[in-house]
Amino acid sequence: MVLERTFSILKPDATARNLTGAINAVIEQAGLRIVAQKRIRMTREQAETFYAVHKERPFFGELVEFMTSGPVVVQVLEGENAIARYRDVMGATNPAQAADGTIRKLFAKSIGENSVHGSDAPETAVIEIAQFFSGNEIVG
Ligand code: RTP
Ligand code: MG
Repeated sequence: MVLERTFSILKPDATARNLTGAINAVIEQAGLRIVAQKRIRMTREQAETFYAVHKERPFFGELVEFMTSGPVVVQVLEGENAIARYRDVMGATNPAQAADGTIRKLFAKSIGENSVHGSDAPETAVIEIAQFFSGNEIVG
């Protein structure tokens, strides 16, 4: 079995509604292990760097405002096919299109305030994990 790691964020709409435990339960039930986790308040600079790929999109300003509007929980998740598996568990970006049982169907408020982030590819997972965690903070 090849273990893979992905980067996850429980977004400000999730921390505001005290949903971090409920979301972690869905993550763990899906067979993913939380091997690193911390609660932080993202700076504007961190959010702009993290979402730099979207900087030309019309929602970029709103996205940075939202991600810095309250605490987030950043995580590293480990498991077989962790990147694709977590994307499945998260559900579609827009909760109105998310499948039953997914985190976004269960908890998200809107396409912007959609409760969770997960890396979309192995290359982005490595970059995103390194932005928020040093090696000795990850215990597999
Ligand atoms: P994420 O990166 O957060 O895991 O979400 P994703 O891949 O499903 O979606 P992506 O296209 O990468 O968009 C990043 C985040 O930007 C916000 N967004 N708002 N208002 C809008 O139309 C809109 N579209 C995207 C969401 O918070 C989305 O998760
Ligand atoms: Mg994305």
